[in-house]
Amino acid sequence: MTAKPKVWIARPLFPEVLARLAQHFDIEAEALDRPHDATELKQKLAGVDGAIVGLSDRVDASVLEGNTRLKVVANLGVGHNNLDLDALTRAGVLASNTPDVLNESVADFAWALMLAAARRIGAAERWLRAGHWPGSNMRFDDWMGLDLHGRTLGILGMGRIGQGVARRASGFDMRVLYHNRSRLPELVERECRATLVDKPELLRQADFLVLVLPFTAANRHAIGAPELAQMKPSAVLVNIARGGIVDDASLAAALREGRLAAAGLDVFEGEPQVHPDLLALDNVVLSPHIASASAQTRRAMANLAADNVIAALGQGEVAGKPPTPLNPAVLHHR
Ligand code: 8YV
Repeated sequence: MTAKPKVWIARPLFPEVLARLAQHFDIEAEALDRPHDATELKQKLAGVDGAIVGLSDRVDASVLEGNTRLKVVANLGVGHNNLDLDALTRAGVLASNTPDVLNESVADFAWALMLAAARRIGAAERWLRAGHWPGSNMRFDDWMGLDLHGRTLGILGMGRIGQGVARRASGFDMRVLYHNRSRLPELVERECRATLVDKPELLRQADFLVLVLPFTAANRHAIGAPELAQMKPSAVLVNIARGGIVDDASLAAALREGRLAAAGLDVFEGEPQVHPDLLALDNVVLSPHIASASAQTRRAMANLAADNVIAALGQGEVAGKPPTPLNPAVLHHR
């Protein structure tokens, strides 16, 4: 009997997904959710045919150097700035991500942050839990926040998640503007009731600005001090994309000085560390990178990563046809 291919799973996954993988592979699954440094990644990947990795695992040329065994790396996320796709392609390693299955959950979460930031839900709950309500003689004009209805929603980055954010806006009776590398097809624009504008116009007009850009070198600090200066002081910024897209220090200064009303942030530069200036503010709602974390979506992401590994290693019904490859050229050269 030939030995099963070996697969390393860098983050704890659902037992049923591990069981699926174990039908085909000799699996080694990490029990703890922690990042792996280059030395450890290199050593782990050297001994396996496939791997499922998390966003904090950076797979680059140095990690792949000398590896002749590895055939597939499946990323547990749609964003893949932790993968060096050129290096993976040169090494003949297929890479995959988890697009689409998370679109609606992440779009939901953008709205959760918009509402929480605008209506001060985090700060209000902290105040209540601290026991301040009884005897506070809460005034009629206390805890006033901002309305969403009737305002302008700006979306920077209008891919599938951005479109999900836009579609939900009609329920809030909001006008939608977007900026994107390219214009959406007319039909999609109509469905989203969204109008393309240039970036300065988006910054000037948005009452709520939601960031849904991929993290690339060009998008680093796409929202920094100059961009924040163009926004309305009454505006709310929401980031559900990647931390480095926003200059967190400049954002904290704008929020502190009243140059921006509020923010809702799920991602941070240097996460899991969060800039101390942001932590010190009450007009920002912070969450620990959980926009895709609904029970249904996280299961779908894990299963999709597993599907890619199963197919890429020639197992199961979908052998050879990974559903969501990032560098499909690798398959043609096999
Ligand atoms: C993470 C994400 O994958 O898909 C992405 O790009 O950022 C998230 O869905 C998830 O938080 C696991 O780290």
